[in-house]
Formats: sequence, structure tokens, C-alpha cells
Amino acid sequence: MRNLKYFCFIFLIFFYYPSQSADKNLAFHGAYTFETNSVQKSCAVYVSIFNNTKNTFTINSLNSQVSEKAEIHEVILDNDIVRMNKIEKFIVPPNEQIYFQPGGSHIMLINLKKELVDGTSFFINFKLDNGKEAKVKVMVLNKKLRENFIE
Ligand SMILES: [Cu+2]
Repeated sequence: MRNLKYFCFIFLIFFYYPSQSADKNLAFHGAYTFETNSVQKSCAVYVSIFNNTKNTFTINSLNSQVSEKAEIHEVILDNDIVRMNKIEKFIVPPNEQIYFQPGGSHIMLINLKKELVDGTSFFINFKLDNGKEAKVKVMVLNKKLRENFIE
């Protein structure tokens, strides 16, 4: 059943996209995070952002229902140490596709208000510089899906 859920998730990402790309808009696809435990205070959320317009969008701020703070982070290598940097204003250039993935840029939810449970969902609001807001649904996935090893 869990494999089926994962398959559906992949299916949505790859097969839902073409029909959406025709739209002239800024689209957020396949947002997900992994379930947390009771002592975990933060987590990373991944999403794909497609700018199907000729305009530049800037994400000024974001917030979530499940955490006190939400930030966009990039991962940088600083003297062989991996660090996370907060991006204050995240720019989405025209006709650009941006993929937040494990190991790279992500949304950080800080001071989680509750445990995130496999199979549930919540919303993140992205506030844009044009005054608009994107309400994006985030799926919580089983932590076993974090790494799929090939033996
Ligand atoms: Cu981070």
C-alpha cells in the first residue's frame, strides 16, 4: 500500500506536469516532507516550482500551519562543512523550473508545533512580491521513503 502511494506520488509529478505547463502561471508541484518524531523540532520540505510565465516572481516570505517559522534554505559547502543559508528573497526567473530536493535547496520548517504523521497533509503559504499568495499542500511521507538503496 505504501509503495502504491509512492507510485501515485511519482505519477502525479511526471504525468500531471504537461497539462499544467500550458498554463501561464507560477505552479508549485509535488510538495512533500517526511514524517517526524516527537522530539524533532524542524524538518525540510521539498517542492518543484515552475514559472510558466515571462515574469520574474519573488517569494518574500512563507509560513506554515505546523511550525512557528518557515524559511527557504540553500545548502552551501563552507571549508568542507555543509551549511544551510537562509534566502531572504527567493527569485524565480521567467520560464524557469526549480527543484527543491534532499541534499539541496529546501524549505525549512522551524519549531514544529506538532508531530507530522505519515499520510497526512498541511499547507504552506508563499507570499509573493506582487501581493499574491500561493497556498501549497504538502504531503507527509513515510520516512522509509527517504532513501531507497539499490543492492
Ligand atoms: Cu534548512
